[in-house]
Amino acid sequence: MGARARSGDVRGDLIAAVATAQGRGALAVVRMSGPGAAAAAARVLAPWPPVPRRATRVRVHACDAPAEPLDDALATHFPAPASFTGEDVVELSVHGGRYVAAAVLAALVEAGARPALPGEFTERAVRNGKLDLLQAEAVADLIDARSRAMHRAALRQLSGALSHRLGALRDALIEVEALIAYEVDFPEEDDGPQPRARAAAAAARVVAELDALLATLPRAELGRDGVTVVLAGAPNTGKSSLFNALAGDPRAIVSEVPGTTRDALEVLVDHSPWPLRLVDTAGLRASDDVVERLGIEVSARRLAMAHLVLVCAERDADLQRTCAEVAALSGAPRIAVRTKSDLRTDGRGRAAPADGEVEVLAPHTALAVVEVSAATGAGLDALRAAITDAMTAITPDPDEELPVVTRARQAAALRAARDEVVAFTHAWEAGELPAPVVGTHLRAAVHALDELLGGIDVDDVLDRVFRTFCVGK
Ligand SMILES: Nc1nc2c(ncn2[C@@H]2O[C@H](COP(=O)(O)OP(=O)(O)O)[C@@H](O)[C@H]2O)c(=O)[nH]1
Ligand SMILES: [Mg+2]
Repeated sequence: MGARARSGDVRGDLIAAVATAQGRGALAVVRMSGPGAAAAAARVLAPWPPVPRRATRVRVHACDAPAEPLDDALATHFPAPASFTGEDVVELSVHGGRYVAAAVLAALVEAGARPALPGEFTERAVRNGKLDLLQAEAVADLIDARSRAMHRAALRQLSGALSHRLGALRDALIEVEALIAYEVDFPEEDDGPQPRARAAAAAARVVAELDALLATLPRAELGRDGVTVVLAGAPNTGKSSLFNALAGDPRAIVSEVPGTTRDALEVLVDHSPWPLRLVDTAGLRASDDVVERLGIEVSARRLAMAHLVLVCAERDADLQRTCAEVAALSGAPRIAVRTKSDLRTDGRGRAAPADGEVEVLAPHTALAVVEVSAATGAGLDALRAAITDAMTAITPDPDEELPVVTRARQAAALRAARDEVVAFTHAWEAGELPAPVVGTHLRAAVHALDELLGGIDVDDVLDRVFRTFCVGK
């Protein structure tokens, strides 16, 4: 065990932490959990005790020194086991900022608590059966959520959607185990389909379910990292202006001098169904990149990672040429964007209509021709809608009912379970090994699912998961 071991000897002692982010803010939350929380609180809070589960105004003072006030706060006592951790919990809303929360925490430590390790509150919730491990990970994902997609996936996982699905798979595996035990005990019985065939069919269904869940992993990645949308086009075609308009704030330098954007800029913008990672690319030196020699301001490396390319040009002829150049370098779907529409008028002050020529030129991948003006904002909504349409081509029809696998740990465990069930099926169908031997694969698959849910005593798993949490969570 390492220095950060969370072994049984520290489990269940009294811990405390500031649960809110450091820095200046109106309020901070300080929480304490474990046996003796109420007694420790009595040494630093007055009046005490409050009515359980009711926020009560208290004075916080230095340990056993009522004359040394630290703050005027709200305290809530959650007696065990009806609390987040399942232990006795005291939660304090104190004033924010650098000093107050730290002073209150120091007083709690003096009163008998020890500073909590990262994720230790949630770990206790798992150990006490308040959450399973997948729900605990969802808590971390909720905290880290930067997009609607991630937020939604985390909430679903927190509600237990993935856990229920895996619980059902676990039950199915145990049923297969029962079927092969039946086959061992009553080899002569024959009512309905043979248990042998039924076991194989049930195992195949489990494999199909596991495959379906594993196939959701890219959706979690898109939710976290966004769909990479690269702006490509000749210098001065308005890419940086469009980037700013889509990003909603002026990050890229917009300049009338061609080639001002010296480096690639990225920004994550929330969008439905996935957030967008917009990439505005630099005008690289000609020697650096083959694309530059073609006159397109985008690096081949950027194009290679694009899920979607916005091909920008002011005139149709340039749009066609640029579309063809991008197509030669990237298989990603493209949206042709005719920029600076406010400069083009039909003579009566109205924007010239799109003529659709480009769609004819590259009908297989140019999804649309959109006319925009970064200056006036015209066409931006149509462009956003075209991006949404293009996404359905990028990501295979997301089955909204299926919970999303969000982490490498989850995917690894599901793959391990899948491999074991497949190994079982092969051995079972070959029929050369005794059933109890073949059955060990099923046991191993069940174990992989148990490890995923944290339903068995798996200290090392808990350790790995909670190491990445924030203190106070
Ligand atoms: N009138 C008008 N000018 C624009 C528009 N978008 C960009 N520009 C101008 O075109 C020039 C080049 O724009 P920029 O975004 O830097 O192009 P980039 O080199 O492709 O990134 C700047 O002078 C912008 O102000 C637009 O929608 N309308
Ligand atoms: Mg630029």
